[in-house]
Amino acid sequence: MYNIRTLGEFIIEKQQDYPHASGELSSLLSSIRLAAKIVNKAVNKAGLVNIAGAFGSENIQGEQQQKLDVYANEKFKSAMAARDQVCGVASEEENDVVDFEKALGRNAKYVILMDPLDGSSNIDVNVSVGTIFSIYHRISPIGKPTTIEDFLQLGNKQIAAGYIIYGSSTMLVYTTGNGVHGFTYDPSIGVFCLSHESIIIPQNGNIYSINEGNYIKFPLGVKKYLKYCQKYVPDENRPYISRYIGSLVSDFHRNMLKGGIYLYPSTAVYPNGKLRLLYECNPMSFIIEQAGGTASDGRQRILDIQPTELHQRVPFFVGSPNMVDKVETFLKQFPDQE
Ligand code: P6P
Repeated sequence: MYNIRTLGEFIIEKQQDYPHASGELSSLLSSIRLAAKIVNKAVNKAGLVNIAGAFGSENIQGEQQQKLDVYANEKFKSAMAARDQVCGVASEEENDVVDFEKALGRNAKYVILMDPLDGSSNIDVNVSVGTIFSIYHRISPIGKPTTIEDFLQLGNKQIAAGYIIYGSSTMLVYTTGNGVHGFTYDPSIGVFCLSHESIIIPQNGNIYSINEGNYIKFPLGVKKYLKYCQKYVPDENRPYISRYIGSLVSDFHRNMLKGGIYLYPSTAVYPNGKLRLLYECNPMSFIIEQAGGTASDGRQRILDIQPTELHQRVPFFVGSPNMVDKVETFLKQFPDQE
């Protein structure tokens, strides 16, 4: 039997990093672990139980809600509501924040923001999808209903963030500000086992991930960067490799392990970028910085952007620091005409 260090043991072991949390954060991460197992089961057999395919309703993004989107949202919400530490959640699948009545009058001090099933349009074609979560201390008085300010906090105030990738294997990757750690799910024993301790992204890489179908309307600096990636310069390992799965968690995870950059700039359809600041860009930026990478909107650090709306979108450039720096240089050198 290989030397197993389970997620549960690891969380307890690292608890001393958070003496003030007295196990509350651990309990919260355990509820996410539980929901991940439940959703993983459903994702793994989506094709069989007709749980894939559009639910019919639309979320606030105007996107068809896939049945699994709704299922994952409900499972993560109920797993968190079952714990006394969480007073409310914000979700891509919820128009407004959701207060947990049970937590009111309790000592619940955390709020969670999540994309319960990112990349869900890939579900019915059997491509990897993921869950993304972000955890903050509430700033409104404990015991009272949450306020929108609890959720519109700067990304640099996050106390934990992570994702679950439902891929060829299912992994849970998270940070609490002490490095990034990955756990691979072993369904035969029903536990997440430590498989990637202290992940560090290569400073440079040769993989770029972008939907080049939007090329015509990209900012000029992005177009220049893509031509830079594609130029034949063997001594600099160029042309780079283009890899785009259409599922942020999958592209992000591969690039973090191998080195690379994910780009979602402004496009004709999404003039502010497509990805949502609060529950996609902020958690992924916290993770990548903890792994030694960088994340920006092309001009400023994602984690320093003051949120103004729950579902606001930002342009997103994330990955190996040298590559993010390069695209920022091109954006500065070739500014778009206002
Ligand atoms: P496009 C999925 O909807 C998502 O939010 C990310 O997971 C993914 O990287 C991106 O959008 C794909 O968007 O416009 O290229 O299909």
